[in-house]
Amino acid sequence: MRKPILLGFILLMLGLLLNNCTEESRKPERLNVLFIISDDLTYNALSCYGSKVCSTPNIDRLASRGMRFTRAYCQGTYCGPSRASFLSGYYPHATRVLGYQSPRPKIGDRPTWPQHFKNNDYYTARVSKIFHMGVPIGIEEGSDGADDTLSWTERYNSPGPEWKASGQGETLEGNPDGSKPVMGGNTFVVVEAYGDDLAHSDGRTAEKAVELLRQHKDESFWMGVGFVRPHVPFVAPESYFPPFKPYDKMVLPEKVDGDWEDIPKLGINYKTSENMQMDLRRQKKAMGGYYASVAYMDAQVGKVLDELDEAELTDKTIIVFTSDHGYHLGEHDFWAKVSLLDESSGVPLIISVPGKKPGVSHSLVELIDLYPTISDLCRLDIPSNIQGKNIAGILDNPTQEVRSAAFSVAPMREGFLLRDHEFAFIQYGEDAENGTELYDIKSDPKQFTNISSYPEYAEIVETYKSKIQMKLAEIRTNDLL
Ligand SMILES: [Ca+2]
Repeated sequence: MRKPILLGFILLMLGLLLNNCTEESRKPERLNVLFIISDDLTYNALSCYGSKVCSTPNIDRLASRGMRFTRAYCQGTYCGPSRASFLSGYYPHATRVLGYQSPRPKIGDRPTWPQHFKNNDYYTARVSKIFHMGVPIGIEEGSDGADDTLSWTERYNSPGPEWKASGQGETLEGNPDGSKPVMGGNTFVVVEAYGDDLAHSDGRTAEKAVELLRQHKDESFWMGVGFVRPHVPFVAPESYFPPFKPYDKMVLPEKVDGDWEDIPKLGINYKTSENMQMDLRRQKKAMGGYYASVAYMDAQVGKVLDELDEAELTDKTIIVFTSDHGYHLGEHDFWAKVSLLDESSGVPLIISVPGKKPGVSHSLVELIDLYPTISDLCRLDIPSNIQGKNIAGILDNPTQEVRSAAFSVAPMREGFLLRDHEFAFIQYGEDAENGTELYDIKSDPKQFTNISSYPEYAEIVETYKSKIQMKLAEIRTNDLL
């Protein structure tokens, strides 16, 4: 008699367990979204992307459990158009937001990426710069910048002293005789600052993000955490500088003689070692100051990831880490953004999804793909009007390809980039009337030799020109007009 009773008991327990599982599966928990974006960050400054000089253990930690994309491209090579694009779901030439405006007047009541989540009962918040904000002045003032109020349940700014932070500062740009004081604006300034992480905007951003995660951990959330470093000024607590000092030990990128002679005038970046009047000492210090700013930003990323673990949210949260565009650190004697070469148009991109295996994808992807992809991963509808592609399949199969080329623009110089696995093609002017660049990525990955005028590539150049025409026509065929 004892065996049947025991068997009955086991079956009863199993039944209860199964019933519980069915209850659970009927109400699948919705995944949260933590979107972390750094400003003006080149993937070359991250150790998970191969930097041997700048160590970024926290971003590396995320990369080790997520999908790291090596060929991700922004859609506009400076803050305004890039952010307006991936947040609205439209290319810059669809909304015609080519400067530093909010996309809202152009998209009417169509939901932005975070707003789509808000409309689906997510708590949506931004801390600091998600849509465009002027750095440093907008951060000094603590203003909202070109923000979009409809996207957020709540929003917070993180004012900071920026270049006014007390410490050892130096203006590197346009200051050959060293007479200029430390100054504001979009200029190369390094400040080895006194005080701790919380003395600056990004430290305060991490602190606020941690507080919001604690408060909202029981709700579904889409939280945007925007760090402003390593955007100029290169300001960080002095404790982040020692690995990069003395600055003289910084190694500048390889240069070739006559590098600019085969490119159109518009291919020469707006900031160069020459026009910034930066000698080798200043160039090396700019690089060291940039890396210290990256190390500081990485530490703030770590605080947010730690809180996610602490609050037991890591298993329920999709984490995205990226930048609005890349940055030159002396390649071709170019500095900063705007250029359409890989260092400036490429971005770091890591997507970590609970339950999915870590990996590395070399597929060509675009920041505009985030809106549809993250919507799909959270089982939300993908709005039919938006222009990116759903790349969720790559998270299960890193060898999958969703697009044959990535597209990016530098609107102020009417530059257009089409980048595939074989070539990078750049043209200036919608009819390429102001010049072209073509690089064979396999034999010339550092993009030193413009082969667009070589007769044997004439046909390939014509093909890319017509592909850009077609891409622009496709982008302009939308529901906004
Ligand atoms: Ca930026």
